[in-house]
Amino acid sequence: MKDKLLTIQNAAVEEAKKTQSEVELQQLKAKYLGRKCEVTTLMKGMAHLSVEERPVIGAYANMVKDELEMLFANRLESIRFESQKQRLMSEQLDVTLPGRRLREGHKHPITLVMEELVEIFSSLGFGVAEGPEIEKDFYNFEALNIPKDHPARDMQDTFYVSDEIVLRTHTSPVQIRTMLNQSPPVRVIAPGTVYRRDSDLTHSPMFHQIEGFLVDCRVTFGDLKGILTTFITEFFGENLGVRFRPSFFPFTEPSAEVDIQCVICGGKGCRVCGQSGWLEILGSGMIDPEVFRSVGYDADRYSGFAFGMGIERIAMLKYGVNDLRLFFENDLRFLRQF
Ligand code: 2U9
Repeated sequence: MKDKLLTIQNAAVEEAKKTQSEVELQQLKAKYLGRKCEVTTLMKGMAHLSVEERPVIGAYANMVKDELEMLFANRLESIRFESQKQRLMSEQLDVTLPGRRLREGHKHPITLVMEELVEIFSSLGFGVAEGPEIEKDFYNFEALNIPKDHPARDMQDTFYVSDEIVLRTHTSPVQIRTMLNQSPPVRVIAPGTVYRRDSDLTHSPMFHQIEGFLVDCRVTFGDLKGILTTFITEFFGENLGVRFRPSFFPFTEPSAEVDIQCVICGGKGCRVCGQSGWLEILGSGMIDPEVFRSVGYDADRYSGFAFGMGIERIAMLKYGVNDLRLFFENDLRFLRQF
């Protein structure tokens, strides 16, 4: 039986040398070491051996099996090595070719406008504050004098995470948090991402705002007009008509919307300004004493103003973009223009 095992082993060695692929080698391995292989078939004949011979032949058969395992493993390695060598030799590698140039990235237009706005307000003495985008109802609505039955709280307008938690609909909660942490005098802007259930040519469910506020003794509507007019001149340029129109917000009283002369037609009237010659760019007002009460500011001692604007709207006007959704489609043909 030993001879037969040796013959099987020699035959396997010879056949293994001839294999050229992993598949061929696998088939050969199954032939010599699989469940119905030659060694196993031979070992079935062990029943006829004497009790003394059986362990000796058994040990010999195991040794042959181990050697065959080793043989196939080595052959597999050589086959792999050979095929890699063939692949590398057949590849035409020109190490002298110049490398492929990586296109340099750049900032998103919304980031560019946001940074420019931050820079202007920083030069006017405003600090920058940030806060969570998932916000408590109290900071987003209650403290801002937006009562429970206000339409802004409707499921149609606000993304609710739970009864008391929302995706912030404006960056005003950042200012409430700032007021709760700092006493006047304080002037801060809050740039950031906000969420509303709105989607069309001029609205996106995710957009960006920059809001700001200033609180001190004897702050007047004149201060509001001065700061916002300076900002407009810095951002849009000199000699641009600016007007303040009465408006309403729950958190400011009195409130005003601010328009600039249309930057597209110069005030003559066009499609962008709806033939009016004016473009609305921000909302503003004197902070309502109710808001002061909810953050613990003394409304008799302090007064202040606040303002807010949508960054996408400002960016659309600055760059002449007519569809807000272009900012978020990530089409490089659009983004590369900034
Ligand atoms: C506090 C008190 C008052 C922030 C303000 C506006 C007016 C406003 C809109 C402009 C376009 C939002 O993006 S938009 O839809 N904002 O009109 N925002 S006053 O007033 C505040 C904020 C915080 C504590």
